[in-house]
Amino acid sequence: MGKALTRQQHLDLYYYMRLNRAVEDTMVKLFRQNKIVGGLYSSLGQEAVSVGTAFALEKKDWLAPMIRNIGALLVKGVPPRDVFMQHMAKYDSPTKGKDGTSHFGDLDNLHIVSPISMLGDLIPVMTGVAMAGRYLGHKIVAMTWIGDGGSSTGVFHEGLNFAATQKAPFVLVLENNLWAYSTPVKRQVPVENLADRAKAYGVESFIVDGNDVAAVYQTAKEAVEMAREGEGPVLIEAKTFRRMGHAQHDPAEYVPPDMKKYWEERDPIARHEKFLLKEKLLDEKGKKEIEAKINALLEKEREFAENSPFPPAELAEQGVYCTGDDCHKIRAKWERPVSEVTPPKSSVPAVWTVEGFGAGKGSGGGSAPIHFGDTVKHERKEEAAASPNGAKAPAKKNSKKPAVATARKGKR
Ligand SMILES: Cc1ncc(C[n+]2csc(CCOP(=O)(O)OP(=O)(O)O)c2C)c(N)n1
Ligand SMILES: [Mg+2]
Repeated sequence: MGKALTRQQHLDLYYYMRLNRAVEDTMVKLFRQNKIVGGLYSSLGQEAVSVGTAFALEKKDWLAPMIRNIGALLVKGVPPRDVFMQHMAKYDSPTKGKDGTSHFGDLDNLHIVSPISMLGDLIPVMTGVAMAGRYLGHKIVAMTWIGDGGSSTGVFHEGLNFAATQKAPFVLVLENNLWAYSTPVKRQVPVENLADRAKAYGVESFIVDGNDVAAVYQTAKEAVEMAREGEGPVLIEAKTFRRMGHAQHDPAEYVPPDMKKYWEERDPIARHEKFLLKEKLLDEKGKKEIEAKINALLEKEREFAENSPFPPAELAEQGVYCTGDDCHKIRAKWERPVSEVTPPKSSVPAVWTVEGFGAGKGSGGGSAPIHFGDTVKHERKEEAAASPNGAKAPAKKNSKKPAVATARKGKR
């Protein structure tokens, strides 16, 4: 377990979890008033995962949220009005009403990549972000989340393996909330701990109680520091529970009532509040002040969102397909001279060569064989002719063995 948290950190975690819940409660009301366009997903009971993990990131770091990570967006600095307007498809929303839910990003200021899919595609994308940061000389960490269901997709495995081989400064938070839509985790994965999946790729992994916000933060902080120091990616399995259905349309009658009750009793906000009161880090007066602050903020943010217009019809066809620079400019912010990070200066000599197999020339200088099977015979003939005493030059071995990352055992 990492360093103890300061009082302010404990209070900030509490504030963001409560803000996360209040933002979603407000949206449930808006949904029932038919003001939300599209689906509405809930992270009720999972707030400690979004808040605790994102809280471990620095301002310069990057994240990409999933549908249940509004808490992470709030911690990163997204104003609640943007979340409301995005769900209401308003003109002042980050996508100007073109997309819904959490499908928006902010590449310039907050370093948020817009989610593409719930089911794993963000893993290779955020690995790429982490690698790009390294090439550019930034010491950043990239983070994204994946569900228990999403961890069974091909791209999860391809992406994690890619991150591992590239030693990308990347943290993947696996939110095991025990359900993927109506499928219980036990019916789709034959292992107890999903963190074990990391071992297949030589990736460090941690398991944490996803309903204990301080533990989630400490674990995430350690993972982020390890990734930043160049130790490669880290996977954190946060054990938690999806207390609502998959989305508002799903009453989740397939969830056993006992299971629901068990997890309701372990509500992350009530649990952290109890701890704060017991440790005298918060009193009833302080609690009321936080409530009042959140209520006042959300009243203002909701009103702004409700008063924002829908996009004018003429704009419907604009900004749908990228038309290049007149649509948007994405330019790398080079921190090192461009020549230093592009070939030929950045080129690395190949260390893995196949003798006699190349661009028209064998490694001994002769013509390359057409088939691998030809190599020995062909090379021998060439070398015998080339060598004055007829001695065979020693065969070159692969000079570099593949690096075997040592998988450390999960610490928690
Ligand atoms: C290719 C594809 N198939 C199905 C879906 C619908 N879908 C979205 S999320 C999801 C379940 C995800 O479960 P899990 O990964 O455990 O995340 P959770 O919802 O529990 O947070 C499904 C079936 C989708 N978005 N894309
Ligand atoms: Mg799930």
